Amino acid sequence: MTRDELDKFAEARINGAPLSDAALKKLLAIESEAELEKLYYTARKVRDHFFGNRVFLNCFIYFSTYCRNQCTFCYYNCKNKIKRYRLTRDDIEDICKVLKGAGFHMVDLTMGEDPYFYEEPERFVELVKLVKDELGLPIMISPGVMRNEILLKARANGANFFALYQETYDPELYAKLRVGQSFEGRIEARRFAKEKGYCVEDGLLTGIGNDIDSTVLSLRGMEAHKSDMVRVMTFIPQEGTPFEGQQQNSNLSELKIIAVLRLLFPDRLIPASLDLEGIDGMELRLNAGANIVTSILPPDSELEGVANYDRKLEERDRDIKSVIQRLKTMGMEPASQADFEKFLGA
Ligand code: SAM
Ligand code: MD0
Ligand code: SF4
Repeated sequence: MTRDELDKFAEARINGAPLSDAALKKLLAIESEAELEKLYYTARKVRDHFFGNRVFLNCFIYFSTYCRNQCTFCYYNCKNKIKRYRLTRDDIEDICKVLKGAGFHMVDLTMGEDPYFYEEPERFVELVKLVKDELGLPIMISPGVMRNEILLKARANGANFFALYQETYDPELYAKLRVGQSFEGRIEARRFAKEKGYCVEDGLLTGIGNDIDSTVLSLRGMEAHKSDMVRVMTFIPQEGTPFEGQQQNSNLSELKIIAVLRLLFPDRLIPASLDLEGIDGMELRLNAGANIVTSILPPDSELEGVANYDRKLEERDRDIKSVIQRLKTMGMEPASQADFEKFLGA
């Protein structure tokens, strides 16, 4: 395609023209550098139409790494014999002090399905309220599948966004990834949250049992549920887990899926996660059409990420200052808080 044709393609996406399964498969099958560049160019064009050069910044707080589940891809599954932590109220208050005025648009409170909070979910609601009172910022919660009543209480106490990733919309693959967890129950939790006024985030894993056909199935699954934020993450093999020995995948499939997500969800949030390849990886993901940087840690933090590309590295570069510096070199900048609130309210 010529530049003119690419611009017309972008224009069609901006105007919501449909994309057929055949077209999606063709895009996902692209291999050549030149064709990939065209795909990313089109995705950026669509993103820039809605968001300009402005990027949102999400702070990540993994406040409990205990979990009752056995997801085969996850380091924190209950069968893995690892060191775990659960932050106290005081720890969280201290973190809020360093976050004040740092420039985040939202704070993501994530945990494993920790029995301590699942047995007495009020404890979780209190943490949401604490962070809201301390920072007054929008809050994302990523607590796993919680009872509807608790989702309502968290919402009433300041939670705005509910993140819960399906990983795949292929039920057979799902059963191998989220062992023993309900496929429908996960979809239903997001549906309920959305109905009750949350923004919701859905997500896919790539590089673990998915091919082009199942990726298209998953993209259509995400499309059906009207999520406000849609992500893809490359599976990173984790020590001590059933898929430990799987070969590390390249980022190519993730970057292509990010661009295709942008074409399918022109005005939604699409993350560039620091958890997979740090700040260099952030640049690639933004250039493929992403518009919110996630997994930024509080300054000098020793908290964990989820996939943790940097578990064994000496230096971590997951702080907001380094992110903003890099954005500037790319000709991008943090969006205003007002822009983020506008998105939440839309
Ligand atoms: N426990 C909650 C749950 O599972 O919904 C919250 C944690 S959730 C944010 C963890 C997400 O990180 C998973 O849904 C998965 O998409 C991603 N993830 C976990 N392990 C990963 C790995 N090894 N490589 C890539 N992504 C991973
Ligand atoms: C990330 N580590 O964005 C975070 C995490 C949970 N809501 C998000 C997977 O990469
Ligand atoms: Fe637990 Fe979430 Fe990891 Fe699954 S992905 S084992 S639910 S922390």
